[in-house]
Amino acid sequence: MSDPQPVYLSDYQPPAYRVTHTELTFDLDPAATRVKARLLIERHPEADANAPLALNGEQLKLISLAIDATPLDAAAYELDDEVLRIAQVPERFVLESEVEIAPQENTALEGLYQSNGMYCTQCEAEGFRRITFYPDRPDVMATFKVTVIGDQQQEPILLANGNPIERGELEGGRHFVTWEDPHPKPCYLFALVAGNLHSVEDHFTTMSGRDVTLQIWVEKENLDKTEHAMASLKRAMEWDEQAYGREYDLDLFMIVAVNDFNMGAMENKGLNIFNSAAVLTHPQTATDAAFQNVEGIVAHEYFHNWSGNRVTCRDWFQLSLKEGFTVFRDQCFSADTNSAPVKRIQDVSFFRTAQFAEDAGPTAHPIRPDHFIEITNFYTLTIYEKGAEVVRMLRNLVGEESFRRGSDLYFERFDGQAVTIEDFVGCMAEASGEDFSQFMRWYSQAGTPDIDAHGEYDYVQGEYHLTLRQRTPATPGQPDKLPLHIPVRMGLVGTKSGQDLTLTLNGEKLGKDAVIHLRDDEQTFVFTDVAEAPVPSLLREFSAPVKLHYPYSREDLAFLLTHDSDGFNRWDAGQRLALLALDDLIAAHRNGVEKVMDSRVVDAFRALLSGPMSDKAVLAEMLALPSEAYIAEQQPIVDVDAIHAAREFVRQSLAVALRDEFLAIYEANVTEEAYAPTSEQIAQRSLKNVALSYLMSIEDEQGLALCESQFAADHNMTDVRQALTLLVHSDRDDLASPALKAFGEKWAHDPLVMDQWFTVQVSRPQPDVLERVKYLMQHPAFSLKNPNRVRALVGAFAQNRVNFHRLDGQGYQLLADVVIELNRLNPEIAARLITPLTRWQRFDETRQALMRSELERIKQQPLSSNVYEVVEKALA
Ligand code: 0A1
Ligand code: ZN
Repeated sequence: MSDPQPVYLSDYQPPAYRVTHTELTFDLDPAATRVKARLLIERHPEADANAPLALNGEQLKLISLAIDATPLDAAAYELDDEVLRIAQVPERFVLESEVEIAPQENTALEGLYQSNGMYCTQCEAEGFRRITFYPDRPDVMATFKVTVIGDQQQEPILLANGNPIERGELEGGRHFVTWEDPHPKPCYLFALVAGNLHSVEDHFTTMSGRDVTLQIWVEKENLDKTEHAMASLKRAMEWDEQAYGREYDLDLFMIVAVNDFNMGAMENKGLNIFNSAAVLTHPQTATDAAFQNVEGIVAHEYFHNWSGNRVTCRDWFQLSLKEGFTVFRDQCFSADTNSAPVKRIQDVSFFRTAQFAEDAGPTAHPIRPDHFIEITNFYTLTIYEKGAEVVRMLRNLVGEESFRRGSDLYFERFDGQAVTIEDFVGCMAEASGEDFSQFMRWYSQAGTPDIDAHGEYDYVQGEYHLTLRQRTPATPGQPDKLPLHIPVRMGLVGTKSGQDLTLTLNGEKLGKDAVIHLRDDEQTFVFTDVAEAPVPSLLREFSAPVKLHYPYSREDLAFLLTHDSDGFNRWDAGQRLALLALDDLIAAHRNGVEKVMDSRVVDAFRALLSGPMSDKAVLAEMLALPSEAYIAEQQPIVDVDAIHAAREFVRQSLAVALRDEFLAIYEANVTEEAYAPTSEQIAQRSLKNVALSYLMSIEDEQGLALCESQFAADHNMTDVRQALTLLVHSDRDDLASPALKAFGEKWAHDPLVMDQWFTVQVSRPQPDVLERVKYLMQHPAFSLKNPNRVRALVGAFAQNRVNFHRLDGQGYQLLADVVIELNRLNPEIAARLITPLTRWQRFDETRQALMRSELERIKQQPLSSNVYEVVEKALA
């Protein structure tokens, strides 16, 4: 077998043939589903009359093929593992085909598969070719009419995209439903679901007064877990009307929850399919974080109806066109619905940990890659989250109003079309009159720019000179980078007044908070009329996805922590201050020197705890220390043990020094109110639980008692899970074991809660974790075939820094064993699971060698193209 080959953006050719209308009939059977397709096909007016018709098809058993009702004999076409090629076809014709597929054997969860006995599909990106022969590319858009035939008992519910137009009974206990979707769509948005499902129904009246029926389809036992998703959906529909003027365009909108799903959810037209973890919630089973995640994902998929479905991508290189924009939209929705500053803090904190790591590793790629082997490997933080940051910069550059004009123009001009990132940015340029030619480099250059900032105050002149230098490091295939257009939002905070000073640049008064534009490698900005020495507050609200380096002293940071008018930068100042202290402690740990806590950090925390408590949600974020993963990001060589020890030392020192304050915070935020996922309650719980985690870090008697009673009270999953985590992560196995046992028995029937039970155990710092992972992989609730289980157990273990990176290499070995097995079952999940091993360059030589040898071992296997691509890059 030859190595899988990449496809290149530069090779893009418009399709020679387009499908204008697609009719499908599915006769469902677990082992032998028959799929009949009737496609209306036309040659593109500019295409060569002799162009062959090439259809994608994989793992299909061809039963019959006909053009304009005339069967094709074997000489008329060529068929290999991937393509069906017909040499001669008319200008306009009807292609009929019948194939057989085996949903029950489909463990890759792409195409048509079975999950808990129910049939469902996943076609993005290239799964439709496992259903029927078709030009499986997003720039072929057709209207669809789909008939689903199933067993009346096994599959009483038969769903597909659009509106149901006909249903009836058939012989042998079978029945059918026919669905019609009038909106032309690419085949990756096709969906079918069949099974024994139950629905919760609601309605939404659109801005033009149309009634839309909303349905959430679940297994019977989950009917009580749909309320939050439904409420989120209605809020999202209303928000999209107000914020973007976008109205829903069918009479029916359906969401289906399935247990086996590779990703979070999928925006199929009118029939969104969700990973059950991304839609089901109940106060007793889901945490606040899960509630918020569900709200965000429901909104994200709904927003795709316009940013993705009505206007779609020309080719998969443009993936960020729909994903970056839609993530930006869902971020804004969540910010409007909940605490906006906390949303930004959480998004950025995740981004700087995980996307920065991706951008600095061997799989780094631009937001618009120029080649790939396997597109499913490109559903990444770069495409999604960095893509969203770039859209956010665009919005900030053109301003709210022009952005709305630009998006209106985009949706109007390209409705029903498959377009490119240039088309999107072009609309923004047209609506604002701005020139984005340099800005476009954000889409083609990988890697995170480093910005070195340096400031000097000239007392005599009353001037502040700010020098910014940018440099984007080399990434695979991109040794040299050009300077980017980087908007830096900033203020100068007067050290005497504690206030933002007016910014005057080149004689122009910019106000107290302004954006300066870094476009060259290096630029100096001279601010005049600066009456007092300032501390610069740079990159407010994380105005660009860059690493900003400024030589802040700890005094500067403590000052910004209390005085910065930008809430985000106040939080960031606290993080930077903690990082400086952590640096010293990491060094002390490595050198075997006694660790001493920086009193300035303690003072800063004390000030936070005793200050006016206006925003509890933000305070909870400010009290949380940077994660081990984020600390690791800042280190030249990651020393997992030193990082863990240093962070624990800070936690414990703060807990000892501020015990009474934490206790008071805990007590002030206990509530007996019935659970609701409101901002107020979530803020209270976060604050209470962060305080509890400090108390538990020193195994404080009172803290332990509170933790035990919080667990026993069983008030809601947020509190229960936090208490369980703190017990299990403490050294008090005498308390942890009974709690784990009780929890495991109580929830044995609920897979999504058992996932949490797995994760809590395998993320503890104690050294018995590897054994536990092996033991839990044999647990009846675990299955390698279910992506959620794999993520909850094996994926979570690989995030356990001290245990995954054990010096004997057994953590790496375990992960590689799982990857090798999953490579056969589910290549997409296998490829994602390798990620932690691809970061080997960041560790010491011993670990590097161990990690590389596991990558080599994987490489020796017969590999799917998914795993091959990742391993190849990781070892290059
Ligand atoms: N478009 C979906 C994500 C998604 C991508 C691929 C999938 O299967 C391979 C499934 C879902 C979204 O952005 O939500
Ligand atoms: Zn998406």
